[in-house]
Amino acid sequence: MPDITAVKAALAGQRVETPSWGYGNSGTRFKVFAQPGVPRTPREKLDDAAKVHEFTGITPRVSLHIPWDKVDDYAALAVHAKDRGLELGAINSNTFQDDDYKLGSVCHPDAAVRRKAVAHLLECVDIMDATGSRDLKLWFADGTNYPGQDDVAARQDRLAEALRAVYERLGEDQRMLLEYKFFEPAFYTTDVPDWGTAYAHCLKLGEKAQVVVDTGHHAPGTNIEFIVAVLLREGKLGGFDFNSRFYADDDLMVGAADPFQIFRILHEVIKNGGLDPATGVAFMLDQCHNVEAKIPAIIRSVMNVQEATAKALLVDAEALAAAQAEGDVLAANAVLMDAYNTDVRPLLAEVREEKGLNPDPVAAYRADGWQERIAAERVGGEQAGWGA
Ligand code: LRH
Ligand code: MN
Ligand code: MN
Repeated sequence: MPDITAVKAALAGQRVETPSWGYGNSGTRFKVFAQPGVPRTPREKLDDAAKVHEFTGITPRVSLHIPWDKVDDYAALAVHAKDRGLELGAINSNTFQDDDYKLGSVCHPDAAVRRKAVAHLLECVDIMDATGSRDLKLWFADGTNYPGQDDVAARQDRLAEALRAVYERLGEDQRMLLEYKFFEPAFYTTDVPDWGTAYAHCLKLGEKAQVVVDTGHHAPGTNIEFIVAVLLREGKLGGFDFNSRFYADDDLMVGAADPFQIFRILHEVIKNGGLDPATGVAFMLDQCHNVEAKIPAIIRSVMNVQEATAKALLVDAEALAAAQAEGDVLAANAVLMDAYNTDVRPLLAEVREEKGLNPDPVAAYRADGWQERIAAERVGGEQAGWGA
């Protein structure tokens, strides 16, 4: 049986990074419903993130998205974070919102557009130098809509050239995380559609390039935990963008659509050593809260990750290995299901209490008064939003 002290220590040591854009307004392409109290500046996003960390105790890092979080002085932003017990996490690049990128960014047929995109990526590394961020997270909207629109292999060459230029610019302790997505906004080809393409580029680039798995970026039915196990085995899993999907890239709260899938993913992470911070696997959220209250939704998401992790830590590894060695299919499956069906909420409440936290972070946040305060104080100016 798993050692409960070790399970609790692993849970207390887990870290989940929250996304700055999750605190801002977001919506579908039909409508953005503004919520009162939403941050107007990157600093206010960090103030909200500090509240999430205050009640969860495991979310000290916040990912930024450039230019959504553009400021004049990134070192000062890092100080603002530090003053609130936070650090700035992954820097997410954005080469998908300018008119110039209609036919792509780093894969665009026009070299001038490619240069502009690479310049943005290099600027993101400059920002990492100022913020102390370790990871540059790259997602490219590049692709084509129609057969024949562009040369698929030539686009891969352009991609490789751009990635190489950015890779060479990385500092000693910096990494490049390449994210894949099977479609959207391109509908025929996407230039980094799957883990195999991302892996092939990262392998050629070198040790500082790793793959990031966004759980919402796969075709229905894809076995994501298998991808996770393979990438960990190859030392190429850089991290996760956690979220839930019912249909495509829905960006709903992680664990909302399919808690069993997150458990299976975390089982592979733990089985293959990925929970150890030394392996560098970054557990990030990439979500948008369109109709639900944002801060409690982020707290809820962190708790969902914790619950899946706790269940995966409770898998009886010895019993599982024995059943597998004996070829006892049902017994092996039962070991996993026993862990999954355990109610881990009392265990997590204990872990929180031992850290001096309220066992119920959502209730604690609701009782805190922060929501009322920001709704009253954050008036005037423009609320930050997905894309603003
Ligand atoms: C693309 C994506 C990527 C972006 C984020 C806002 O769908 O997952 O990680 O940076 O959404
Ligand atoms: Mn993502
Ligand atoms: Mn996405």
